[in-house]
Amino acid sequence: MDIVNNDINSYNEKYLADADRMAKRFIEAAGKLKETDSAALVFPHRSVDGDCVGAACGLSDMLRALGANAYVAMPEKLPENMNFLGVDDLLFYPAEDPEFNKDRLVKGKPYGAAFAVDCSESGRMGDCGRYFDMFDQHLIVDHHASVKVRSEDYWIMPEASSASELCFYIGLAIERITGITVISERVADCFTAGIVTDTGRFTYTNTKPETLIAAGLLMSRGASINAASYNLFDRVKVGNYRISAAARLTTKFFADGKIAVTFVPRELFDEYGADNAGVDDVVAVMRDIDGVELAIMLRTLENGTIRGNLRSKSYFDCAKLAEQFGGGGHAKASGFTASDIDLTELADRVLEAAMKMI
Ligand SMILES: [Mn+2]
Repeated sequence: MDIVNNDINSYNEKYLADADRMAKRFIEAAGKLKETDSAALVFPHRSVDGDCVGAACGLSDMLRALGANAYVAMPEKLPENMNFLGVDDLLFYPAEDPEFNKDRLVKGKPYGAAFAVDCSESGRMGDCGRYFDMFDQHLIVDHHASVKVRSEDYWIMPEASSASELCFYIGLAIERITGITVISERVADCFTAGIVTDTGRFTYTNTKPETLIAAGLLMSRGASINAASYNLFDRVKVGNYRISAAARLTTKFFADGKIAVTFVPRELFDEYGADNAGVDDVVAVMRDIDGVELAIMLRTLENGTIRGNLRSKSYFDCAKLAEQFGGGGHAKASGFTASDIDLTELADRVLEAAMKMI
C-alpha cells in the first residue's frame, strides 16, 4: 500500500505548490467576500462546455462552502445535457439581470470579485466579458497554452487535462489548509463532468496518471463518471442525431485526404429540428478518419455568427490556425467565432490557411 501511496504522491507533487498557492488566494478571497458581504462571479468561456461549466460551478460551490457568496456568470443558457448537474442555484445571468445592470447587485449583494476558469481573457467570455473587466484583479485557473500572461493570481497549466482537474487539486489543498470539506458530491460531479468532457472520456492524449487519480478520488466523493459520460456524450435528440449524420455525409477531403472539412448552415438545423449541439460529435469523428490529420467544422449559430471547431491527430497545431481567425485553444483542439462573413467564403479561407500550414 505504501508503494501505491508513494506513486500517487509523486503525481500529486506536480500540482502541490501551485494548488497550495491558489488555495491560499481563494481562502483569502472568500474571507474578504464574507467580510464585505459581497458576491463573487466566476466566469466560464462562451460556447459553454462541460469543463468550463463544471469548473465554474465546482469553484463557486467551494467558495460557498468557505462561507462566501459566489455565482457563475453565464454568457448563455445552460445546455440541456448539463441539467443533470443540478446547478441552477449557482447560475447567474448578469446581462439580463435588471438589478445587476442598475446597481451591480448579484442577488442582492454587491459584486465584489471576479474569477475565471477554463479561459483567461474577457474576449473569450461573450457578453459577460465586460463585467469581468470591471476589476483589476482576477483569480484565474486555466489550461490553455495560448495564454501569455503570468501572475501570482493565475494558475495556467497547459499539460493539465482540464480546468476542472486543476480546480479539484485546489479543492484538496483548501481542505488540507482549512479542514473544511469543500468537495461535496455535487462539486465532485461538476469536476468529473469537466474531466470527462476534455479528455473525451479518458481517451485523449491529455489523460495522465494524475487525471485518473483525480477521477478516482472524485468518484470516492460520490461523483458518477457514468452519469457524466451518458449525459455529455451519449444521449441525443432525434434532430441532433440526424444533423450529425448529414454533417458527416457532406464532409469533403483535401490535401490528399489529410484535411477533412464540413460546414453546417443554419437552414439545416431548422430542417432537422436540431440545436447547436447537434453536430458537437462530428469534428472529433472526422479527425479519426484514416489519413486525416486536420478536421475542420463550421456551423452557423442562431445569431448568424459562425463557430469554427478544429481538431488534429498528431502534428498539426490547431491553436495557431484558430488564432488567424481570432480564436485559440490547444494544439490538438481549438476554435474560433466569426461574424459578418458568408459560411462558404469562411470555409474557403480557413481551408486556404490550413493548406499553407499542413
Ligand atoms: Mn477545458
